[in-house]
Amino acid sequence: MSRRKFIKQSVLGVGGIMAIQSTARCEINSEQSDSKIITDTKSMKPIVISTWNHGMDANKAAWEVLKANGTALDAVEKGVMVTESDPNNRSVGLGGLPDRDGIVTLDACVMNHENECGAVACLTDIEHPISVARKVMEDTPHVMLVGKGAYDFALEKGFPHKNLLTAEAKKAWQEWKESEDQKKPEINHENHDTIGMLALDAHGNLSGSCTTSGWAYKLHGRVGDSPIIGAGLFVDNEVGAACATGLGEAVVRIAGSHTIVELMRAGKTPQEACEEAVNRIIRKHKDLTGLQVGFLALGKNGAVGAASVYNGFNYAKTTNENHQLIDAKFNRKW
Ligand code: SD4
Repeated sequence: MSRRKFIKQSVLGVGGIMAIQSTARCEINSEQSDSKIITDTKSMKPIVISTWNHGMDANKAAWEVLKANGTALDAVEKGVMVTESDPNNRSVGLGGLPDRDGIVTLDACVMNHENECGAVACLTDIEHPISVARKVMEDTPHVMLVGKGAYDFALEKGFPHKNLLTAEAKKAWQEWKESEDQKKPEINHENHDTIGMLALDAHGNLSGSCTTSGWAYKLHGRVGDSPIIGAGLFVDNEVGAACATGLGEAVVRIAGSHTIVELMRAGKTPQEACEEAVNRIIRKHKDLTGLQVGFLALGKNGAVGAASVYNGFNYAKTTNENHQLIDAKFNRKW
């Protein structure tokens, strides 16, 4: 399925959900006048939200933790592990598309309600980078390990070596190498993307996780926003949490997730904060061709925000009441 077709289907697919929502709707700007997008203003806990349609399965695993009175930290780890293990997902963990040299390299980070955080970048041959990131957070005085150091640390902690390049991903890479696009890495390739997950548990604590194989066919050694605390993910238990997906370079340039949390601290709703971050990305980039970025935010009271540069970004939201795939608000159409 082409990305364009996927986006179309995904937009149509949530039509029913949008129809039954009673929350307010608004738009980022006039370009979006024909969209029907939800602004979620209802507060609730526990709650878990995560990026893209693969978040639906990931949220189910996270919800098992949350509904049993577990911690948001456990929920956001268990949740994204589902996506990391899915061989059909082309941009996270096992089955992720490799870099230009045919090597699958993974970025991930986690942050909890006590401002503790851990990350791994350019990690190879380990199925669950999110769990290695958690070990960095819990078992070391550091925040981030990269490359061989991260891999050696993972082995030391008992994570098994695993080849993550599936036959399908290898075939796609080989076809890309032979194609005219060879010099052009692809973002959002194959209709999937990074998973970022934010949860508020029954105790009122926030945590977040983010994990990806990154930009398909990137230069070897490239690290995106996803493992960078403040860019791909940020949590402040006094205020809220945010995560990002899409073109990591653009997210890093505005320290996206931290920016959103600070905007919430200054009084913006999660929705307003996400929209401001999207608008800032647009203001700071002259060429927006293919520059898709999506943000999610979760306030301390359980209020949700979501916005993207282009249409097509959606997120999964799970509460005691619902398990839904929802279209994010967007600034412009492809
Ligand atoms: C990155 N933000 O590496 C991540 C991955 C992503 O579509 O979202 N890819 O830039």
